[in-house]
Amino acid sequence: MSHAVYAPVDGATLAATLTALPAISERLGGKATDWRIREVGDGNLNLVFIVEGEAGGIVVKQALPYVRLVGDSWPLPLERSWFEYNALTEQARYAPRLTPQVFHFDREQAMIVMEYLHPHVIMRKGLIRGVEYPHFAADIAEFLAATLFNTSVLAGSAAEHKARVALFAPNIALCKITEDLVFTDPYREAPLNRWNRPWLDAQKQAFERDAALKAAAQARKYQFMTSAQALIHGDLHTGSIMLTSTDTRVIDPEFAFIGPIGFDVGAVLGNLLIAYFAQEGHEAAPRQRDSYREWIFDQVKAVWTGFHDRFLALWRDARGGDAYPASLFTSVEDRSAMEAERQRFMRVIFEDSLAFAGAKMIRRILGLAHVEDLESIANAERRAKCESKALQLGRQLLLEAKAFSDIAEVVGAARAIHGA
Ligand code: SR1
Ligand code: MG
Repeated sequence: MSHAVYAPVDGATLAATLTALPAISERLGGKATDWRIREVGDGNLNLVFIVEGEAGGIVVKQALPYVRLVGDSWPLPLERSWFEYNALTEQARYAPRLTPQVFHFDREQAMIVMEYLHPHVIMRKGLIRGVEYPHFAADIAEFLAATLFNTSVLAGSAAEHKARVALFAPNIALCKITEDLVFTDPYREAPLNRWNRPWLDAQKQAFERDAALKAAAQARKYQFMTSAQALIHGDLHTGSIMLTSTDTRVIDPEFAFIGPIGFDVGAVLGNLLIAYFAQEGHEAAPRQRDSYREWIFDQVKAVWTGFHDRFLALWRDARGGDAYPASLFTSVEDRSAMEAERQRFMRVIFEDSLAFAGAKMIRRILGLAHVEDLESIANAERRAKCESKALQLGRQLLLEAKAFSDIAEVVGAARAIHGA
């Protein structure tokens, strides 16, 4: 591990840094002067380099001391890299197949050296192009269930859980980004807000005046700030998923902390639903992407049902965490009560997931950080049609999560808004 003062790397200094790491140099192979290094970070926060040598490639992710999207007027702690490293480590314990391998971590340099995922693409880009990924839903459902169940007190002890809470609790600045950008700013006048003007002006103003919606958003913000259910990824949108037709990986858990399970599940669902509404802006002719829209709906249903079934299966099979100790449930009557309790618990997670999905949809249209699904629709009026529909569903999910009896009704609501 380096003890040098932090400095952001560039192509030249990165080669020198990696040369000092024998295992990494060996993995790359050949002479350092022949390594091909390119900066590919297109996210909102960090530097990301792909380094390729004659033997193989690696990815180097280095945190910047500010928000890349905004600039150095918005400082951000380098320590987020430490939380990302710990989250990757924990997630790899429970979902190794779905997590990128970490080769090296340097806390001082806020730098993670990890597996080069190739030929994987960022899922959001595939969704824009209309690509189907046959393993995505089962894989992401497995990731969600395995990481969220196993980092909760349903699987482990209270002592382990409190240690996890303590480890991730200092990730305050990243949580604050979510508290402001997801749950607060879209519903008020905030200097960094952006929306598709003038097309969405009326909807933005209506959201600012919508008392019930603001209360619902704040109830979910309160839950985000206080519910310590499991180690959540914290930013599980489709830009945090890299995949091929046969392999899926979840990247970038720098927003990780111990939070509400539904926040991660909702992030996946909400971003799929954004992709659904964006299709209208990408199709060459009306209805051209009908079958792709149906594929996205299938993913929405399969992600929820796959997560639900896997989470429940893990719970039923578990030797038991400190919550719901198995020793209390020994008779037939006990076991039936326990099963009813599991069903009740999953129903609450379902409602949480829908409400968080709605909040995540709204923030990507009325807040600071937008998404390529919509931003890449060149015609602003056409884009606004897609955005407006996504906002309608987002509002419905956030306000009326409890009214949906199952995931098929969510798909039905999206279909009705799309067709209206
Ligand atoms: C200022 S950071 C904006 C957004 O980028 C990240 O991906 C998170 O979603 C965050 O809210
Ligand atoms: Mg990210």
